[in-house]
Amino acid sequence: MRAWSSPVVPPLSVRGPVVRVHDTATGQLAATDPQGAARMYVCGITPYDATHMGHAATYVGFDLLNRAWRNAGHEVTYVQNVTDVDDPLLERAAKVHVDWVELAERETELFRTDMEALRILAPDQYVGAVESIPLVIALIERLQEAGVVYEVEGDLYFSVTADPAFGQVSGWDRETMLKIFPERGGDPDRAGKRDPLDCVLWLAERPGEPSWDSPWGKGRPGWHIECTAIALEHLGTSFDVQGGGSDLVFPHHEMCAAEAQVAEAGTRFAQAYVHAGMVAYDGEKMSKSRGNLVFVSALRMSDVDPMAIRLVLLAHHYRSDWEWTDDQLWDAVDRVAQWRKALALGAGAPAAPVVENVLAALADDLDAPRALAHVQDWVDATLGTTGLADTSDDEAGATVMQLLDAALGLRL
Ligand code: 5CA
Ligand code: ZN
Repeated sequence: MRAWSSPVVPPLSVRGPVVRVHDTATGQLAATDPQGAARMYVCGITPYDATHMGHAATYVGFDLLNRAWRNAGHEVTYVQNVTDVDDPLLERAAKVHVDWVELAERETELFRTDMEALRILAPDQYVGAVESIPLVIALIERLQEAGVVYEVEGDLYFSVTADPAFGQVSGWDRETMLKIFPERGGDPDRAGKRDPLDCVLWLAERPGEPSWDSPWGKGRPGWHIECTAIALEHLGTSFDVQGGGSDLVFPHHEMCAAEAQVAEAGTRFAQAYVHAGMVAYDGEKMSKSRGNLVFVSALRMSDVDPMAIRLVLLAHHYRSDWEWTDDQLWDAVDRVAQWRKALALGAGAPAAPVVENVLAALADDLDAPRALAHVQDWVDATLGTTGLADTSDDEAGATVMQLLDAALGLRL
């Protein structure tokens, strides 16, 4: 599938430090140590509605990791999926009487334009679930050879406990897993399952739903196996970071890891599992199913500068849960104007310290709020609101502009 077009990233003359990120599996900050290109998989959208601020915050978060790696001198191989066939998409298409393929294509295209507007680096591989069905089938066959697949009324299930490491991504106990599983697409109570936590690999054809040929008859892939198959195909095992919002910790990333680790004889799926916090609106997690949404595209249509949207997202640490309010957007609009004014002066307070501090903050678990505070100090010093800078730097405006572009994805 076609990705969106990537913004050009200006090269920086200073190299950033080793990048550390929080790994959900260990609960600790871990220094990333890419062997060759840094390899990252981030779970993509289910395209049945427009990109909301929660999605945007998650993808901006991983964009910071992509940029921090590049600024630390690594190449990056970035893979993202599109869940272009799954229950919520088919349900929405049926509800609004739109062809599911058309709905998925339209929303995916809107997502691409939102990502471009927000200056998010495009994945090297942008892969749909539908086009990955042969990969999914081949992976299920490997799991069958490992003896960890069984059938319930024509549907295929994966025995999660076949992976001795099952549970290590989330670190949750069984009770918590059993409580959350049905809230996130799981079916613990289905008769015929060997373990309530087992997850579906292949769904036999349902009336009125799309289906594809397979060795088990017509049907379609389950959700988790889609990301497992795409990640293994394009990144291999033990890739550096598996990412997504914190709503994917369990079951999604737990199941992906278990499936891969059984198929790959115990080799770990990812080195680190990195999760972005949830963005709320009107007191609840922003979600397509609840409908409490602020769309990136709607703001763009009302002439809001996408860089102001990006600045609102950057003002929250990627791991924190927070609530969107319009006031934050209007503050960001003012801030963008103020920063542009400082940058346009050309000369300003010395740029070298802000470059060093911003790169250090971002390498330290993508601490964008701290990075923004350093930029704000430079802007204040340059505009003279906190006393004139003692030494002026003729190139400061250009240097800071490049820094904002390369490290924070803000082109001002
Ligand atoms: N297609 C699957 C992943 S394979 C999916 O979860 N799609 S999604 O459209 O529901 O979400 C896309 C991405 O946005 C996921 O990484 C998800 O964790 C993240 N996300 C969804 N809602 C929010 C929110 N309110 N705040 C932050 N991130 C969110
Ligand atoms: Zn996924």
